[in-house]
Amino acid sequence: GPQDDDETDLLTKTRPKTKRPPMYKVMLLNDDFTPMEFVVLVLERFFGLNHAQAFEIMLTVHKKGLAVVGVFSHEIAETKVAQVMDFARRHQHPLQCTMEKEE
Ligand code: TYC
Repeated sequence: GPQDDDETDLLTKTRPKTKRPPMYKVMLLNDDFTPMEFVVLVLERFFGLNHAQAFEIMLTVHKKGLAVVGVFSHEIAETKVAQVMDFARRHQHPLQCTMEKEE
């Protein structure tokens, strides 16, 4: 570019652009009804967390209202959200799981 020295331009202009795909934050939302132990189970089962990690994140959601539980490709994030929402629905808990594009 006009501000860069030629050595930098040679390197940058000849490098093929390999844009990384966007990543998505998957979040759990707090509610007043879903049992704490159910949320811990969800975090263990669908996000591969151990019991201590799962309990810690569950408490963060409970206290702060929501927390990011993982960052994934669009397809994996959609699968996680669908798995959690289906599991919660089948157990008749109002737990909500959402995804959001990372900045
Ligand atoms: N607030 C719930 C309770 O007191 C526990 C809870 C935690 C619910 C995290 C949802 O994502 C959640 N039983």
